[in-house]
Amino acid sequence: MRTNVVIVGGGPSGLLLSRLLSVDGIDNIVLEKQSEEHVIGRIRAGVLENGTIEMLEKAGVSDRLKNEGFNHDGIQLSFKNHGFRINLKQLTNKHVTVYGQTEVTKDLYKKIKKENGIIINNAKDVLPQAIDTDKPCVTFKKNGVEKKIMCDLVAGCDGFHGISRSIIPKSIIKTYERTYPFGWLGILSETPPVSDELIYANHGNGFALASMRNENLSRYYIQTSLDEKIENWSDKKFWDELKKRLPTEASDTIITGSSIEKSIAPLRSFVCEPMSWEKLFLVGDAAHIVPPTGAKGLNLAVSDVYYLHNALKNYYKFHTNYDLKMYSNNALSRVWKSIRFSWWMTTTFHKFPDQSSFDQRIQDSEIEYLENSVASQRVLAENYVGLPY
Ligand code: RFL
Ligand code: PHB
Repeated sequence: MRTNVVIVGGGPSGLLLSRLLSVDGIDNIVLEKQSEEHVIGRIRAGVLENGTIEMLEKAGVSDRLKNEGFNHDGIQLSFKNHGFRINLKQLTNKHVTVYGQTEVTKDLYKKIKKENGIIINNAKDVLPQAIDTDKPCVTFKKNGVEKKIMCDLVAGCDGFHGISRSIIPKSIIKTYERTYPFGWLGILSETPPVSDELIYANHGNGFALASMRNENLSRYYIQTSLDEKIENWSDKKFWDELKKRLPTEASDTIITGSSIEKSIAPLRSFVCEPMSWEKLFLVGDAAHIVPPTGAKGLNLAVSDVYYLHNALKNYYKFHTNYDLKMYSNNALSRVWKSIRFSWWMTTTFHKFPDQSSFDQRIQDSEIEYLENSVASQRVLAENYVGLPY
């Protein structure tokens, strides 16, 4: 088998890149280790920036999103049970769109299959090889049979735990990491969302977030310690804790019900530099991770796709590899700004186990400043709706 670009990983970044390359007539094959059902079943991101929407439009997968997504002109912040609003629209003239990553992935799968794109699911032991030669290839096993795809270039879109990053020699790679001493316990419940807009709450017991997927599907998160066990969190215990942390108007009106999904995710900031080596280009979570507090992970994966797609287009259409050489620098410049913003949202809204009384006062004054300063609100708003590419 031979193709132009092998894409390792069929999550949102791999699927979107595949679709955009196909639109430009550039051959590609996606190798995904899981089944389609597994990939589509993962509950993850919920907030899309305008830049992400434009990329999905380019890929021809924005019809359902336009009909079923919800435009949000603001977000609610809460501190010590008192809420205030950040008017995204007024501050930036932009909004964000609430539409689940699950739905984005479903739309991409459907479109790629309809247009005869190639996704090989259940591809095991995927291994990019000879990346620093003129004959790179990717080997894998399908139904126990060894396969090999010869290619020009490899896109590593295989997430944080994928294989691609490890192909870059240790002497070249530098990683930057911060782990946070807490996680997020999240539930999905078939209940109407408590508020029309997302609520990010800083509370003495810890952070809470009220989010949603649609009129009858709510997504809620609370900060928990890292050693917390999911079995110890009955639905009742979760709702009781959430109600304590949300602003009073919300807790008084929240409609509770049984959860249809419940999981704990650790929080981490991580960046790998450079994001490319020879014929390999890392994209999305394969190269960087942000804590979910700023809703940036998926959006950042899409901005990497923007830079890589442009570079590949120039390579194949105009035979120039300048943008491929610049890919890592261009992508990283935006990555670090999102890393900074997500770190800031996380440190401002969570309780740290070792938080001193000094740290507490700094956090209090940061949020008070945010409530009362338009300049401070604009900084948050501009980052939340997404910085330009
Ligand atoms: P993914 O989604 O991890 O996809 C990688 C794919 O690669 C496959 N794979 C392999 N395939 C072949 N061979 C191998 N060796 C392989 N190893 C792995 C995997 O099976 C998978 O299908 O990475 P991608 O495409 O870069 O996309 C990144 C996003 O999924 C991620 O950043 C977001 O979900 C993060 N995130 C959020 N992002 C936002 O923009 N807004 C949000 O509101 C938001 N909320 C969240 C989030 C992530 C969360 N969790 C669970 C981590 C909320 C949560 C709770
Ligand atoms: C979500 O709906 O899953 C979500 C929304 C906003 C965030 C993180 C997660 O900041």
